[in-house]
Order: sequence, then structure tokens, then C-alpha cells
Amino acid sequence: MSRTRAILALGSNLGERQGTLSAAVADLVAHPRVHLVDVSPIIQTKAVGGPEDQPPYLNMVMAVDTELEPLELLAHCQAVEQMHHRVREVRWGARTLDVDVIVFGELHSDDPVLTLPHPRAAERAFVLVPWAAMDPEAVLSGTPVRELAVAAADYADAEEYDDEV
Ligand code: PH2
Ligand code: MG
Ligand code: MG
Repeated sequence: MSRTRAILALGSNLGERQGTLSAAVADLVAHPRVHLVDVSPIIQTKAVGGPEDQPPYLNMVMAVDTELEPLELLAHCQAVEQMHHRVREVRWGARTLDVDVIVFGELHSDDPVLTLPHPRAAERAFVLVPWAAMDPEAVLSGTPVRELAVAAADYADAEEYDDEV
């Protein structure tokens, strides 16, 4: 069965953030059809959008190779969110774990359930900075991810966070 390279973005701003991210990486690749390729460093970021006064996020990205279809991968990401007690209340509100599919191979899709590439990824330093750190050659829709990262409005709000996954 053919494999597709996908980029997943993970974020947490509630609870034991770093422990949640490391457990989520392990849970995501525990699936027999999801294979770990690489993980980024963790960065700490100010919350973008949503209610004011949210705690800061830890964000990271990972690359996986998968035999799943895009919607199956999304369902798996949502199952892992549920394992970490994600409760969907306020849009962009604080959450223990958010896992988003950023790209799925070269696929472009305007399916409202899973728009690909992720419609806001190109302007979010909290996705682009860790992605460029993991893969300095990465390109998103024709533009180097590191160029998109420095142009993002929230670039100045992304800082290194010492510990690794
Ligand atoms: N996720 C959001 C909205 N805002 N801000 C930061 N810093 N990090 C996130 O992961 C994030 C956000 C929606 O999923
Ligand atoms: Mg998100
Ligand atoms: Mg999400």
C-alpha cells in the first residue's frame, strides 16, 4: 500500500503541556498505518485568537508517513485528542491537546471537513517555526516555510522552549 508524507501540528495550553505532547506523539504513531518520520523542537507561543488571557501554548509539528486516507488520518488525530480529554467548547479556546493535519502529500482539497493544506497554516508562526526547525527545506504551496515563518504576524511571540519531546 502506498504511503503519503503528512505534517501534523500539535498544540497544548492546559494541564501538563509537555507530557501531553510527548504522549500524543507516541499515541499518533502507535497506529499500525502511521509511521514516525521526524519531530520538531517544542516552542512556546502566545495564544492566537480565541478568548483573552489564555495560558501560553506549547506547539510542535511532526512528519509521518501513512497508508491512511486523509479523512482516516483526521479521525485518528481526533481520537488521540479525545484520549487526552479534549473538550470542544469555545472555538480557539484553551485546550489540553489540538492535533491538526497541515499537509497531506501534495493534496489540495477544499472539503470543509478537512481543507488541505490547512487554510491558516501559512500565516501561523506557531506551526511554521517548528516546521522550519525540523526541516529547513520544507515548502508550503510553493513558498519556503522558513520565509513564511518570519513573515507571520505572531513570529515575535514564538520562543524556544528548552525541553524536547
Ligand atoms: N491553536 C489555535 C488557535 N490559537 N495559538 C497558539 N499559539 N497555538 C495554537 O496551537 C493555537 C493558537 C486553534 O487551533
Ligand atoms: Mg488548531
Ligand atoms: Mg484542531
